[in-house]
Amino acid sequence: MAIQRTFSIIKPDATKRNLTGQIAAKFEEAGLRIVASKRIQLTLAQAQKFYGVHSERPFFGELCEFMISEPIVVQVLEGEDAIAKNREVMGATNPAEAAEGTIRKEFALSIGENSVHGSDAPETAAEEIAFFFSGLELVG
Ligand code: DAT
Ligand code: MG
Repeated sequence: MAIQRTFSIIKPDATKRNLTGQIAAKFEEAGLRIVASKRIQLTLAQAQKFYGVHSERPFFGELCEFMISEPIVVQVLEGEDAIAKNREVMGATNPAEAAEGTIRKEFALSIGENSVHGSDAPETAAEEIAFFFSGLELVG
């Protein structure tokens, strides 16, 4: 597997509880390098666009309102097999199903307030990185 880049969000439930550093440490411990990072607050239109793939799901409104409720930290993670590795470190979407030692097992409050987002495939990783960062902001 080659070196990849993936896109990560530390979500409002985590920034609100001062968990940014602990979550970033989990990425670094897993061998993922944080090559870009910024703290931002999404507008509703940006949240709706970012999660557009879920627009027909019953939780879409709740998800977008949650994502704009507090600042978030958007990051690009780089490393060997970074997309799958990040999903592994994150744990299952529902924290009740997440494996021991994962971010969601340790920190998530619920299936909705689940502390982190991570890209699920190379195509979505590229799109999501481009949504938030210019090439100049990525420092490998
Ligand atoms: P993931 O974030 O693990 O990629 P996903 O892409 O299926 O999960 O869903 C995106 C986000 O939507 C997820 O992190 C939290 C929210 N979500 C998913 N399923 C939900 C549900 N059944 N109820 C409430 N929120 C949900
Ligand atoms: Mg997803």
